Amino acid sequence: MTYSFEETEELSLLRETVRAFARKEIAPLAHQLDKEECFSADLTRKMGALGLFGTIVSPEYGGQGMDYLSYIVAVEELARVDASQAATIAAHNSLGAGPLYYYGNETQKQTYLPDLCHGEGLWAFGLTEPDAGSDAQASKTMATYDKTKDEWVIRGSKLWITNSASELTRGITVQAVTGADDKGRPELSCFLVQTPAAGLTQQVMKDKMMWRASNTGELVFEDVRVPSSAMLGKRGQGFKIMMETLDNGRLSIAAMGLGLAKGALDMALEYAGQRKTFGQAIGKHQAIGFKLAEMATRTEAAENLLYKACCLRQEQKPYQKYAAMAKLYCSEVAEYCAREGQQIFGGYGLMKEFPIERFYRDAALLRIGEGTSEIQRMVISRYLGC
Ligand code: COS
Repeated sequence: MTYSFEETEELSLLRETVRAFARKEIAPLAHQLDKEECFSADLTRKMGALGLFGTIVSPEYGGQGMDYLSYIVAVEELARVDASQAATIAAHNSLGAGPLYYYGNETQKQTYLPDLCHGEGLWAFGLTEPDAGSDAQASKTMATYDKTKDEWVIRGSKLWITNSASELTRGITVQAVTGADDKGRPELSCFLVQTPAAGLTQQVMKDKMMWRASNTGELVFEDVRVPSSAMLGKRGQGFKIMMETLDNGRLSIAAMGLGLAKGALDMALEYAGQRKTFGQAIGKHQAIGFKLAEMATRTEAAENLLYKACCLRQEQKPYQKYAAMAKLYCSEVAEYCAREGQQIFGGYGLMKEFPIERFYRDAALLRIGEGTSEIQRMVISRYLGC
């Protein structure tokens, strides 16, 4: 494995570019957008203009053709400033453009990807349902084939779908039951549903504790018709497509955790150098110095685990176990750093005016979304042969 501890010049430049953008364009708006629970299409378009849509898609479809580690570093730098914007980009690239790029036929790729790579539109991943979260095979959304029109008719609902109900949403990849397989289990297939669509209601989900400036939708399909050419991959291949997409998605959620941990550490370090108690900067007190040391050590370990998983992915080696480990560990480190950072800020850390308060809330999703920590442990234990 050619894992290097030195960043290439190209990767450092990308990191600096995204960091500068996040500090200049996102940081001044993050508090207000969080307070108003507002998804910003303007800011999303700006991230598109920076090249953060279609990062891993090859240039022939309008993408940037980045390697996986570069994409992950871009997500990390966004999350260092604001989890909501990082979530928009992570969900769009890994879960939106990703399945289209990896499983779409030539026509599907030529039709959808250019817009999704140029920052003109978002694509969402419709897996989770009111009664199918961790048990992702329990989908109740049905797709019935109408032979007379050569169309599929979709009926059901999806919940907590990132980027699915915004003014920039162009479509959703939807998992639905299309019959039963030879063992009598539900046969699951994926469909590309362009939005808006007759019979589809897209409702923004409000009153979230975290990621308040990201777009989260509830979707109701009431006999939504799509042509048979809208099937992604083969009939019955839907669950495999969804699961492989989540293997990739875990890397970007891990990147969000790593970025959030680094952001909390940045803030806590700065504050610990300024705030004085008992005649000196609080960072000079062992109680605070040890907290910062622990945060830095765990962040370093999280980075190494995540980057190793990315390098394996890049080299087309088995990476799935490491992706689950990275998702699990980076989420836990993010929550740890946000909590310890908040503790260092004392009473100020409880005030919304201080970004560490938002980081504390935003970290909570990481252990629940895109597969809970318990699911990651289940996946890892299966790889261990348990
Ligand atoms: N890649 C490819 N195929 C996979 C796979 C993966 N990562 N995981 C499972 N499969 C395949 C299996 O090989 C199996 O194929 P066969 O039927 O041909 O043998 C099939 O899918 C069913 O696998 P399994 O029996 O292991 O599925 P389970 O129902 O036990 O579920 C877990 C497996 C728990 C891993 C899955 O349901 C999961 O990841 N749940 C969490 C979902 C999630 O993250 N939801 C949040 C989404 S927010 S975007």
